[in-house]
Amino acid sequence: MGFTITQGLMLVLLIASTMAVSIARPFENSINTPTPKKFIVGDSYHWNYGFNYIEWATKNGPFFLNDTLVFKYDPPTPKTFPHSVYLLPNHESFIKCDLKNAKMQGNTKQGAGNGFEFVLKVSQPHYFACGEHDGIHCLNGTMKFFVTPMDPSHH
Ligand SMILES: *[C@@H]1O[C@H](CO)[C@@H](O)[C@H](O)[C@H]1NC(C)=O
Ligand SMILES: *[C@@H]1O[C@H](CO)[C@@H](O)[C@H](O)[C@H]1NC(C)=O
Ligand SMILES: [Cu+2]
Repeated sequence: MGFTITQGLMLVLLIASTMAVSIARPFENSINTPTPKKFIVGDSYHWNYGFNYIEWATKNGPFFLNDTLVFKYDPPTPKTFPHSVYLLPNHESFIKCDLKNAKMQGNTKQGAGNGFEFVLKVSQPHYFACGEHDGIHCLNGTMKFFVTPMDPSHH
């Protein structure tokens, strides 16, 4: 992990205080609320089979509440594998890619165009996986990762 939680917070504080000085708006409460960001999951690889999303999440974090994850994937065609976005209930189901109690967030068509957007609203682990083919993409294509968004007001 390139970034510890403390380093992340310090960076946010540093940027916020620099902004407060340069823009000279002392009453703006920008220290505790970093501007939410949008992340394209997998960057230019999008949400596809055969990419290491766990590594991607490690490199791109930390994530904060109200950040948006954008999942881009092609709608199903006779020639391509469909993808989707599911949330798995816990770490054990994440390890096993067990979809039994998973909840679909984005169906196979919602990744088209600008993609399926998921806003991080709770400060808990979110276990994302592709839910197609009984979790085969999750199991052998590493189409899974988890993020735990930080609440900048609790530190
Ligand atoms: C997230 O957005 C909601 C409104 O959509 C706002 O009330 C809340 O303060 C925001 N939280 C953070 C940590 O930015
Ligand atoms: C993953 O599953 C797909 C679909 O069944 C299969 O074609 C592929 O060979 C598997 N890859 C690995 C690395 O197991
Ligand atoms: Cu998939």
